[in-house]
Amino acid sequence: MTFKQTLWAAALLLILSGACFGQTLREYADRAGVLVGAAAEPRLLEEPEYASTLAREFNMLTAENALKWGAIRPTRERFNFEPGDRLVAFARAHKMKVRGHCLAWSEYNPRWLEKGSFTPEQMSELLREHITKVMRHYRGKVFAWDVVNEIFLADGSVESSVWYDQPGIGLKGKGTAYVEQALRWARAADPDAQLFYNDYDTEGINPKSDAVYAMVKDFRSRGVPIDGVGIQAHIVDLEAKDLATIEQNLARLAALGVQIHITELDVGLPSGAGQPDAAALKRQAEIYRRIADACLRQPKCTAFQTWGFTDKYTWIPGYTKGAKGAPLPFDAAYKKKPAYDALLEAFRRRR
Ligand code: 9MR
Repeated sequence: MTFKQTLWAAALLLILSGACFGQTLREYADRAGVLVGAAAEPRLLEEPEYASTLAREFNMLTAENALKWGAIRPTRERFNFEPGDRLVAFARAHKMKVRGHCLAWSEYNPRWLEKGSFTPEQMSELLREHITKVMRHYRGKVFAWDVVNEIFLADGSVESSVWYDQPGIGLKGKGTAYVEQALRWARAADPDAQLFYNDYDTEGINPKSDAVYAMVKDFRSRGVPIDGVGIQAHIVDLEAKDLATIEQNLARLAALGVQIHITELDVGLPSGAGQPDAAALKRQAEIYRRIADACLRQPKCTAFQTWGFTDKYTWIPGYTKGAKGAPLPFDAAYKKKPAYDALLEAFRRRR
């Protein structure tokens, strides 16, 4: 090869590497050594554009609903792993990691459990059995679990729930002791899985994130098995004042030695007539960027996930009775929104 040819070859290689790398969130995340994920529904994998976007842009997924009690446990005796297995198979086929969500929550529980008039002893046995069976089924396939989801009220007190005090698992009135118990069962079920506590409205420093922090600090000081904290980041208020202290909050959690995952990010826009306007999309993009930057600059923040990825399928309009919508980085036609560009840029710059 002549010198000129070598120069041409080098130039071509540069152009090609530009074309082959860094075109997607997933490629930038791989390069940065972080996980970028989305919540997904097994039945939607049938839709080619849904499946191809998910596999192209993300190196992690989580089951939006398929692994919850209400989905996985139609009766006391029967476990329905089939939809969850389909998600896991998809993830494997596309070399994606799977986050598990969730093993104990006050919502999405089957009627037979809610209305079963079980004693605390029976509830305790049901939860232990559930955690054990589900985690063993997904052993080696699900690398991290939201073991317990959303126990705190906004003021930092423990919320009433089937697992806490209605009737609870025998630890009623003992604050976070039932979380501790669930974590211990989870560690025993799959010692290799990373165990998380997951909650919303905990981005910045506030009474609720103070309560999460105090719980994790206590658990770490006593050797209770907890590996990470999931910060959901469902943003509905575009002022997003709480984000002013997100760095401090992530830093104080990181100082406890746990990982942080952003687990359920979405930013609901006020639904006027038709499409959201440019200003709203820009503000949404700023919020996405703000949260991605905070995560990517914190070495302990190892995964960043959105709650779905296309506006075609999102829980927000249903939940807000149509008042909010379009919360995700892809629009309903799978077109990239400014929020997507902001994420791509944040991942490109990484930490
Ligand atoms: O997005 C989920 C929606 O489809 C379900 O109907 C709802 C009830 O189970 O749960 C939604 O996901 C929630 C998640 O599991 C926990 N954090 C809040 C999420 C939004 O409500």
